[in-house]
Amino acid sequence: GTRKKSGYEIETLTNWLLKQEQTGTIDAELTIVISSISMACKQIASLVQRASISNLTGVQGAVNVQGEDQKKLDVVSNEVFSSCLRSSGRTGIIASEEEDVPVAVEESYSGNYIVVFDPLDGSSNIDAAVSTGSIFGIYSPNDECFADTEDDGTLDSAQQRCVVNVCQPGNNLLAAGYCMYSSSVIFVVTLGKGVYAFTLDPMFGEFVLTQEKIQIPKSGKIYSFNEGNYQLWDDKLKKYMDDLKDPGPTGKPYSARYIGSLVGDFHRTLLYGGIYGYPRDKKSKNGKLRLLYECAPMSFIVEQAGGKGSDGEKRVLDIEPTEIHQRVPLYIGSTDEVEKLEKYLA
Ligand code: AHM
Ligand code: MG
Repeated sequence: GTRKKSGYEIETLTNWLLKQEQTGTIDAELTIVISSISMACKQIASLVQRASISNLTGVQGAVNVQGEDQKKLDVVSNEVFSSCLRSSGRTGIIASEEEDVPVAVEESYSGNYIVVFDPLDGSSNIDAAVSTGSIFGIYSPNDECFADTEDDGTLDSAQQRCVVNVCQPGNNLLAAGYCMYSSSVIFVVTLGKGVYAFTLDPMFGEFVLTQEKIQIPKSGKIYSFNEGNYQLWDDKLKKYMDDLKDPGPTGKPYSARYIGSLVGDFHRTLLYGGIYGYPRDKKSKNGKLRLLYECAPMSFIVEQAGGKGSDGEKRVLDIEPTEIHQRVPLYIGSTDEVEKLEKYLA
């Protein structure tokens, strides 16, 4: 629940991370990786806030590997994230929504951890100053696969090694989190022992612990889907949606909330309960969201808060990725709501 603080008693993210290290939840290297991610998020927060003043709105003119127009801020945020991780000296491989392939960090700087991230998710919202966010997940090297991969010194095999190490199921995540750039800047993280939220104190320039051991409500009457795609959906899903709106003479219909920014829509779902969905449809066979750096980290967080993340049939965290930018349908939120949806789709 919410922790009421009084007087001068505050806990910064930095302090909290050091405590996690002292009690053995994470090692010193991982502490540094997460701390450098939080630095990147602070920088991105200030870029997002000043975007229309410093001419950072609009498109860059390039298209990323997934055929999406890159916004100027997508590109800048990716650079900020990558350079924070590189200079931490504790990251071996990074994979980003905005890069075609995962990249190994130059050896002299590199450490072990593998970081997957979407530096600025929901960037279609930027020009209207609506919520966006960054999402990340952290893995250890996949040692078995390392051993299997013959390194003959060519770039291709080095690259192959990166892909093999990045393509791990969400079950292997050591830590995951997101930062939401909204009316406040909120950094949410799990190390596999509950979910913690920190709010950026703009006066102080530090993330301050504001919620600990967050639990998502078991059910909640808010749904968050892009219903513009309704006609493209499967009949079973249409029936589910129709029933949410038509609860019979006694009940109250569900409320709709959709920002079009996964981090914002997810954060609200985490706190208020309900369900967020990005289904497959006739045009997008696997939905829109990416398994590695969107669906898996969010699923780890929601499970740590007592909720569920599903592709409609199975746990997202059990899915073995075969490609970096692989997409999967996502249904995430309160346990009762996700289970109800799975019954309709079965
Ligand atoms: P992006 O990574 O290119 O920003 O796309 C991901 C975003 C999510 O934040 C959001 O949930 C979804 O796309 C919205 O998609 P749509 O506009 O199709 O509803
Ligand atoms: Mg994204």
